[in-house]
This record gives sequence, structure tokens and C-alpha cells, in this order.
Amino acid sequence: MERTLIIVKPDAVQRGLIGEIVARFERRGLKIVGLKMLQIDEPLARRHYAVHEGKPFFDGLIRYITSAPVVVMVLEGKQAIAVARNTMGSTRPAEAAPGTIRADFGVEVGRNLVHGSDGPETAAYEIDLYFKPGELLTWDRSADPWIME
Ligand code: D4T
Repeated sequence: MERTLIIVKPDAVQRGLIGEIVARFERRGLKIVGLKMLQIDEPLARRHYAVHEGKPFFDGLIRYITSAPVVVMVLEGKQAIAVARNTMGSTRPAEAAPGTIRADFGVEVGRNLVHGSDGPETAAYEIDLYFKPGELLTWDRSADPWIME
């Protein structure tokens, strides 16, 4: 089983898309093991996006991710990282496949609605940024045998 960190970004929250976006991951079969709403402050944003420091879009990215509340969640499942990322679609919504979150609701990269970890190490780092261990639940979902062999 793999875990991944998802952020429903400020634009999605402001546009009333929290439920729509959470539902897409749920319907796909990923299991929610942690979920909360918060407003990311600048130090947290800089830690989250540390790999992008110095890039031309960095300052705008920090302003955007701190501009309004977000919903963060940890999803669990087989290949959860890849499954979540292909549910989201390409980073640039204009290039995202139809049916993905970013294609269905977005048009440009600076307002791409959702974040998902891009690898196991990033996922561990990001989950630790947003959740204390006691905030993540281990629970049996009765639908699991109908989703996974
Ligand atoms: P996130 O991290 O938001 O899930 O996006 P991705 O994992 O899909 O993409 P990323 O790390 O390459 O980019 C992080 C973040 O920066 C914004 N961005 C990116 C931007 O505003 N302009 C750009 O040119 C790029 C490459 C969007 C996502």
C-alpha cells in the first residue's frame, strides 16, 4: 500500500470545488486516511515548494498557495501516487487529458486546482509537513474487496 498527499488548492476552495475534487479520488477507489482544512502560511509554503526556490514562478506560486484556505488529505491505495496523479491530469491544465480534474476545471498552470505528491520520498516528506502521525487513521473499508483483488 502506498500513501500520497493531496492538496485541494485555494482556487478550488474559492470556486466551491472541494466536494467535487474529493469525490473524484474517492470514486476512483483511493481511501482517505487523513483530511483537514487549513490556510498554508509562507514558511510552510516555502518548505513545501523548496525544490522550486529561485525559479521564475516561485514567488507567484507562494502567493497563490497561501492566498486562501486549502484542504489537505492523505490517500492510501495500491500505486496511490500514480493513481492520484493521473486522476489530477498534467501539471498544465491545457495539456491535461479530458476527464481529469485539471482538464475539466482548469486552463492554466498557475491555477491548477490540486496538488499530488510525485514520488514515494516526496510523499513521505509532504505527509510529514501537514499531518502528525496521530492524525492519520488505519481503518478497514468494507468496499476494499470490491476495489482491490
Ligand atoms: P503540484 O506540485 O502543484 O502538484 O504540481 P506538479 O507536481 O504537477 O508540478 P511541479 O512540481 O512541476 O510544479 C509545482 C507547481 O508550480 C506551479 N508551476 C509550475 C507554475 O506556476 N509555473 C510553471 O511553469 C510550473 C512548471 C504549478 C505547480
